[in-house]
Amino acid sequence: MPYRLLKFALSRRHPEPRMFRVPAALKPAYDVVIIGAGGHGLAAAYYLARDHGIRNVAVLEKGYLGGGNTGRNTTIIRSNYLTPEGVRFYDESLRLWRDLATDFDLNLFYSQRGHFTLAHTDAAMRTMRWRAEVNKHLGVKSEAVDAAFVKRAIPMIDMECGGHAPILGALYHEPGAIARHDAVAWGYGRGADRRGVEIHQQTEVTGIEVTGGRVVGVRTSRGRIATPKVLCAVAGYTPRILDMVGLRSPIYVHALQAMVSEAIKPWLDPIIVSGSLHVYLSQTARGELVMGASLDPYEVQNTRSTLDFAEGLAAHMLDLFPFLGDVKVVRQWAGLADMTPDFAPIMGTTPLEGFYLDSGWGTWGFKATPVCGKTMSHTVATGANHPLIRAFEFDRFERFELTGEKGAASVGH
Ligand code: FAD
Ligand code: PYC
Repeated sequence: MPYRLLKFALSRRHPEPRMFRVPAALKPAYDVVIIGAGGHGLAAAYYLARDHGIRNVAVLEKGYLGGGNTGRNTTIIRSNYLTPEGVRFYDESLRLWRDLATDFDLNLFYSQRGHFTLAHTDAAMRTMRWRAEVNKHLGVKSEAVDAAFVKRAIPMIDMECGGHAPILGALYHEPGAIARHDAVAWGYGRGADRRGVEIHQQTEVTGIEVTGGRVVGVRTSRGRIATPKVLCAVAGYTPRILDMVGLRSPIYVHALQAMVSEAIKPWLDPIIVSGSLHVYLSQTARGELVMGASLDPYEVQNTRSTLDFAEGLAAHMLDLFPFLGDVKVVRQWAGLADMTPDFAPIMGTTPLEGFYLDSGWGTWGFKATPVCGKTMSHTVATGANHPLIRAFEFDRFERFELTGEKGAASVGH
């Protein structure tokens, strides 16, 4: 270790600045309680304080900040969705992403790479054209491209995919990007903390108190808190919180796994997704390959890793890039994805007064972190759903008005 670093670490005069305070005790009451210190909960807290002047807010986290899906995802950011409502929503998120590092004064390693969704069949090519047209209509840069375009951008790819899934073309989305996920949580956490929000880690919400059809408080592993407003932003734990207030949703939970390779020389600039081969892939600034696949095929509330997943993903990676045969996988992990029937989120007010949901983020919510913070803070502050989230309302399933985004999920799930 360089001497200078050691000196810095041991010096009392130059202590490493903490990202946020560790408040000693819970207050008896807050204006808003947010359950979950993932990107979404912290972003909502940040914008509540910054844009709406609501600072008497507690973010309660049963584990550690960013330790849920925010710190487990493959960091793909894009707005090439299928429905106009989805495209508008995610495109607003991309707009916010671009300014975030400046807002936070923190390097988020936001890196625009371009995003390819490969098509291996005529049917997939048709969906790519469909998405490209919807995107372009709404001013989002996407185009259906042919096989030669793909090969030029990714020279190392085997266009035949071992002979069993030749690549016919792709949807190319220029704004596609990646970012450092932990830094996003830290940036929102620090920004919220500096504006007076309290972040309480190791604090589990165990119950929600309701009187006369409205929220009046929460019970936690560290005592009771009075509050008129609760925002639930707990991803794969959403059904457990909904049970506490007697609400039913169509959310079902599956594990989603991912893995990362050792660092190798930079060779891959764009982000690549293959729905047919169930693979998505990008290379970080450090040279690691970050890879993922489909959901585990059974409902489970457990973040174990499986050999089955690693073998299946490695086999499909080698179909695309046979030269990676000697590259080592160094880590594998899983998160719990809160899936919805239409692959769109469930956001906004609920039939219970004072209880707000930011959920149904399944396998697609990292990219939406900034826009969720913006729209949910507006919704909690005003009590009315932000116009950008109308297509994601809780009661859309009762109305049979789904917002079908399955065709824009990264891979088939
Ligand atoms: P989380 O980050 O999961 O935060 C919720 C927090 O709530 C957790 O920290 C949890 O501990 C806490 N909590 C739960 N219950 C309680 C309780 N009772 N009391 C207190 N705290 C509680 N999305 C993309 O856009 N692009 C991708 O490339 C992508 N890849 C993914 C890859 C994987 C492997 C996974 C698992 C997900 C991926 N996603 C991706 C989805 C994305 O990660 C999530 O949708 C998003 O991070 C959700 O953020 P969040 O803040 O809502 O939830
Ligand atoms: O939504 O782009 C996405 C994504 C990629 C991997 C998981 N989700």
